[in-house]
Amino acid sequence: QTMRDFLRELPKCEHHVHLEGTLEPDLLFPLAKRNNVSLPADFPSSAEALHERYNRFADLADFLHFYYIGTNVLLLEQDFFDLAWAYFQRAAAQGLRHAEMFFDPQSHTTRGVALDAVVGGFRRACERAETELGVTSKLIMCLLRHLPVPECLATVQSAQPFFESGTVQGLGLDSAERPFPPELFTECYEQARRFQPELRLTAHAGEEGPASYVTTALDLLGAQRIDHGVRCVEDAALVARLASSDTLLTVCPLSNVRLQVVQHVRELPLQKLLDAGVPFSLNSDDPAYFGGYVLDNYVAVQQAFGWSRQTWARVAGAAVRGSWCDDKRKTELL
Ligand code: ES4
Ligand code: ZN
Repeated sequence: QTMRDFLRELPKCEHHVHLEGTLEPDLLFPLAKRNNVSLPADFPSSAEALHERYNRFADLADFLHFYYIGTNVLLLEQDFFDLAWAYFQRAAAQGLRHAEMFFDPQSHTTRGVALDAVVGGFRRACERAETELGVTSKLIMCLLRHLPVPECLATVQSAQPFFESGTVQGLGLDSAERPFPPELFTECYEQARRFQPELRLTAHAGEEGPASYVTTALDLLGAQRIDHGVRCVEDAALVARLASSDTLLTVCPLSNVRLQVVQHVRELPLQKLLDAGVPFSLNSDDPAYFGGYVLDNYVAVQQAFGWSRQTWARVAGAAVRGSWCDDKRKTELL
């Protein structure tokens, strides 16, 4: 059995995948045509040319420019279903068993797409994934932190029925990290929690932003996990705190390389986190843009760190334990 086969068969959970970031060029162009959406004049004109451009993002902002153009081709409930279902099939073939998935309502509602169409399509794909693939999942709504706070607050208000019904089980914060510190969104997180006291909370922090953003996400937003968070290592007290509070970091290795957070996977502080007892999971972030799904991220880390099967069992186990599924499902995955 090769290491890749071993890693494929390891029951994997992912906690950091943006559904809009699973839009493969092979679906982007047909959807643009089907929905009569025109792409910018200087946009690469073939799936091959687009893949090539995705190979040289300068930073997070450069990536987000392409990511938001991509979201514009999504209009109908069926589009959101098709997108998520394609992701589930690809990820399940790589040994994905449980996914906690982000979506960005504001990139759709600002174009006149109803929140019902977005959530409805995604939810239908989640149900099919559970029935046909045995993959369980949760939806996490993210706020776009580059938009004005009052708009984010209105988005939280509009999601009240989905929080109350449990269709959306988490709240997150994404888009350009700097100069938009977590504390700007304290009121948004408080309001969402008033709608649903059980709501799970997370936030992107410590990707391009400093370690202090991780601290304020924990202290002021009440984040229960941190997305990326790799820059926590710049603050030793924070590392100790993450370990003692058992706070999961959702690390995205291929993303960090493509967005030049690090130049190579081996520069990520994964061994340091393991040794310090900080739990983390390995995730694909925006797999259609960053060159790999969940197993590809595991394989890239194996190539960089050369861990034993025992260490890999520990890493995959930490991802199960850090999941927001119930204990019964965790037991099935461990
Ligand atoms: C994202 Cl990698 C990353 N960071 C922040 N926001 C995002 N949205 C989609 N991918
Ligand atoms: Zn992300």
